[in-house]
Amino acid sequence: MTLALYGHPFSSYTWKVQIALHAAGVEHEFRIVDSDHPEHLAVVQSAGPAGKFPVLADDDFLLFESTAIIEYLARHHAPESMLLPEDPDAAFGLRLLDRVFDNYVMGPMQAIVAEHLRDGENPDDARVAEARGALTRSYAWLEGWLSTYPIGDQVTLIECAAAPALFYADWVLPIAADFPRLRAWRAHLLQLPALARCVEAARPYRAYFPLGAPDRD
Ligand SMILES: N[C@@H](CCC(=O)N[C@@H](CS)C(=O)NCC(=O)O)C(=O)O
Repeated sequence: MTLALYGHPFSSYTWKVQIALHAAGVEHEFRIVDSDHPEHLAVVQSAGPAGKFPVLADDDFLLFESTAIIEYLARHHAPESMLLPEDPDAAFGLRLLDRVFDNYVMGPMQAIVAEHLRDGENPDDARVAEARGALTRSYAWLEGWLSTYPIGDQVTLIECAAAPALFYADWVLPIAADFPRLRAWRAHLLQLPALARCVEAARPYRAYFPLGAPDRD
């Protein structure tokens, strides 16, 4: 049996799945998607309608969408892990937060990055302002949510989604001092071994960050 993950070490959604794999100790092969490996790109493009990564290959079975991959890992490769409780009622809150991070943190963060990739000299100010506004609303909502969330070393679907989203969101719009719980949680997530591995593996690619990577983290 071969379990393989196709992705890129600098990609936020690749991290989301890698955090789950690392935290649950699931053995797998990493297959980088880059111009040196057209055969990996071909697999990714064949897997889903958008040709995006990550993609998980479990022998011949291909699965795309980071959340679906983590659900599959929790069920088939890491049933003893904390990734996602089996009980649907217990899992509901985790799935909700996963959607919050993908839609309302990763989404606007990626919109700002995309605008700078489109034209780094002249990003569309209105689009960037709209995305920054959306991120600020998400930061405020998360600050309130964190007053009831037990921060700890657990790695669940929530941490898998939150860690890469907050890591890169803070690079495009630093989390202001008005949100101390969110800042502290991001710092805590950065120390988790599963995330630290992703951060180190991505370090050589920082020069490619379209807005310029900050000199920290
Ligand atoms: N909803 C997808 C999003 C995946 C995604 O946006 N992947 C980016 C990398 S972080 C990608 O494949 N970008 C390359 C492309 O769009 O061609 C998921 O959860 O896996």
